[in-house]
Amino acid sequence: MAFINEELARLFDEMAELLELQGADVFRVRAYQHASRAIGGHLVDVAEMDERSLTEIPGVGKAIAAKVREFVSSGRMADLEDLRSQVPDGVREMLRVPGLGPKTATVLHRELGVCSLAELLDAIASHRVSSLKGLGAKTEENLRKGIQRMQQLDRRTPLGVALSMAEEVMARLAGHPAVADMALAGSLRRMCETVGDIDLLVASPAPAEVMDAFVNLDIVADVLAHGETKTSIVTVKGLQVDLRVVEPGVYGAALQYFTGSKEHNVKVRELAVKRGLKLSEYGLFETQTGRRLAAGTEAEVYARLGMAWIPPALREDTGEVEAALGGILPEVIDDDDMLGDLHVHTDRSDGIASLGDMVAVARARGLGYIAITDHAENLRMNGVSREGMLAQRREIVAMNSRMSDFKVLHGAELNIGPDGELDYDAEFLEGFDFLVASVHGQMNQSRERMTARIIRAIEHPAVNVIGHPTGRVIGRRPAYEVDLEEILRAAGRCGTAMEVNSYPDRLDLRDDHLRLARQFGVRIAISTDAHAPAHLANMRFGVATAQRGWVGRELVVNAQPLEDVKAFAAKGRGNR
Ligand code: DGT
Ligand code: CA
Ligand code: CA
Ligand code: ZN
Repeated sequence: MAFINEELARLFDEMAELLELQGADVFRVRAYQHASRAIGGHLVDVAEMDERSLTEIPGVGKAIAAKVREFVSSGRMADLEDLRSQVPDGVREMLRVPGLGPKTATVLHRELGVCSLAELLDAIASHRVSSLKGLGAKTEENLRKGIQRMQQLDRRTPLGVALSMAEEVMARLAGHPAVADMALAGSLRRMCETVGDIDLLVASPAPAEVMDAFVNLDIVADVLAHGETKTSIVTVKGLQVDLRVVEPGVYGAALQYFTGSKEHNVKVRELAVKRGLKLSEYGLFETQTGRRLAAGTEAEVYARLGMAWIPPALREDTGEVEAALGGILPEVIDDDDMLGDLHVHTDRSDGIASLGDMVAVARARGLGYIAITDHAENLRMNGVSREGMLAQRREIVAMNSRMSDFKVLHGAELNIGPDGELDYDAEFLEGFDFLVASVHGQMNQSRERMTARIIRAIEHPAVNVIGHPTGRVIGRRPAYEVDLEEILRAAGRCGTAMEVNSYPDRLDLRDDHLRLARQFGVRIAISTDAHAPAHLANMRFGVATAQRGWVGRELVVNAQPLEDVKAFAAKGRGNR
């Protein structure tokens, strides 16, 4: 996704937030939220577009287009700067607390005069927050926890943000004549949910030239260290990037070393020592003779230690070394295995693109099928009526008759109500090819009630997948209270799949949940939940999460050919 598009998406989100804090008209707020999604999800770099073509993006009107042009040409947005000056910084900072929205922030500011995080913590400690109307002790406790979580997360960067920055850096270095080879390392290569910093490895016969090019990149705000083997910079986004340059002959050993995790490396190195060998970033050596046994590729290093190459996502010392030694390392799912996407929205609900556009992009990405799953009618904001769904079904039937290499399943994303009730009725549900069901509200229920609620949806004969099963949004909202083991047991029993939602701030189910799901034989759907064409590219985050959860291709519904997906979807339904 184009870099500037993401930047603009964030600015328009901020604009919406600030307007909301000021109590602005809800339609104005919505317009900016919509613009944020429209531009963030647009595939073409908006810096290359003129005002007229900008307004052709759905959700972008004249005013928004003008702001885009203003930002592209000057790096500024006057209206946003105005708004920023009207709302105290501390009040805006409070919005970053998970679970604290503009309404609450405004109340805290107005009623208690709270203007900063520090003052908010004071107000919580003296129980002034719980004394406010509509807030109460539970909210107060949640805010306290939220601040704590935020302070922990503050030091780490979400995977999606870090990866797109890393790819920017790599794209700028890729053409350099002194760069022979280049790869991500560290937690980013292992696709951890959040990363402390970005680690890059380059193989080069001329390290100094690479380092000079690196510190002079336009994204560099600060140089922390500048050497021939290691250089560290801080980007304009405040993210640290460590670059290591090694000679081409030891690239594999260095990559193995700098990929980590530290715990994995310790395990592998101990193993080497037991065999009279020594492993470092320069290679695998015979301790006695100092003879180098392997260094060029990672696979050689692992092979000389009696192991198959271990995918980076598994290198966390959670049993992967033992499994590799025993020859029972699972073959985990890979990007190339993904044949379809089973959770996709269009502009019939809250997506920004038409059915035709979503299908065209999915097809261009090499998929063979997708399920269109717009929100069903119970979702008040943007659910689709029965008539709307039937009209969409006719469009899909017509579309399918024109394509031989690609199929569209007609699905829906049902809303799991407070007691597990679903949209429409049983007969209407039978008419869909594929159904996702997800929780979208009333997330503060007791653990028992939430568990029973989701299990009821799992048991429904028409439901095929539970979408974003724990509801967490990384850095913003914790998972709801739920007995996941019970849920996974039920899913295994009923043949209902669990989703890995591929949005980088969801990754839900997450890696350790997936390890558990595997034990219960639960089927997995790795889906993008795309609301825009660009989101279809998020699949890789879901795949990486599944790798981290040791999920193999055989468990993944949308790694199977369409016929198998149809058979899976038929589940307990009567008439197919
Ligand atoms: P992060 O940045 O906190 O998300 O996590 P990592 O894993 O990227 O850690 P980082 O950036 O400190 O170091 C990158 C890799 O370099 C790490 O995964 C393994 C390797 N490494 C760094 N320091 C050590 C060390 O003291 N011992 C060993 N064995 N490996 C190290
Ligand atoms: Ca790192
Ligand atoms: Ca590092
Ligand atoms: Zn969805």
